[in-house]
Amino acid sequence: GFIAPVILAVILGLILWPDSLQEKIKKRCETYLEKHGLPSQNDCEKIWDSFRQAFVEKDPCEVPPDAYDSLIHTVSQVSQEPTCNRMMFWSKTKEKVHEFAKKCSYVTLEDFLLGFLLDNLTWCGKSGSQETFTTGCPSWSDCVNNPVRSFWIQASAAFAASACGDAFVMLDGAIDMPYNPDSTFASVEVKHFNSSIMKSLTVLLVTKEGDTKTCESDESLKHLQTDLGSNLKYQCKVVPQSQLQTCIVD
Ligand code: C8R
Repeated sequence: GFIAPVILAVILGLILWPDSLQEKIKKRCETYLEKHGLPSQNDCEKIWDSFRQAFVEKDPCEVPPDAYDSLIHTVSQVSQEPTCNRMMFWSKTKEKVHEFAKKCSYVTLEDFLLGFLLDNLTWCGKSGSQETFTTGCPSWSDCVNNPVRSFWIQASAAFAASACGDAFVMLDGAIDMPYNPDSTFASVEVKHFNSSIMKSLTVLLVTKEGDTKTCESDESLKHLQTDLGSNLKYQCKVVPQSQLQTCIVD
């Protein structure tokens, strides 16, 4: 009476088990290339292989950002060029920014193959094993050199380095430090902006209805201006949350 249902549940669980990490990433890769009219052939296989070698057989706390250089190189050979004047960065505004970017034709890292492949995924390996894991992996702050964190650092650095023309960043005006030195935006992306191809950065400071916060009243934004240096023009606009429904911030 007890064993049979348990066995049944286990079998059912195995059947309904979500696709493996490899299947998921290859499916995303093929979907992306198809949607963008890019010829694929073995590209997704190649991409999976260079992704894999970044962390498989390694201790999940010993995967440095540069482990992803080969993946980033492989993806850049397959994928499309940066879109000048429409690139959008963000910090602590993930939900809002993607909706807004889609509606108003801005492009975030997740709109490029590299970010699209790994958005919302967790992965790691284990030393002495060929396996890939999606559970039991170190989280963002468990250790510095974990596979997920190192990936976003290196991908963000490459994305920022490619920013050209007028770029944008959506920051959360409802928190204490919209420009937080610990964020990937501040600690990685701003440092990789290239003033020989990028002209300006415009902050879209998203505020709650009725909030009287201004760009000038925010202390953290002064640090952003300093960090940008004198070769990049800084602009800032307060955008009440309801205004994100329109594209009039242009
Ligand atoms: N960027 C960083 N992290 C990203 C990301 C991305 O594009 N996409 C995802 N899914 N993540 P935050 P931040 C995940 O603290 O640190 C780029 C990572 O797992 O709100 O300033 C992007 O270009 C990570 O844990 O923002 C953007 O401009 C959180 O989301 C900044 O870096 C990071 O969320 C955002 O990084």
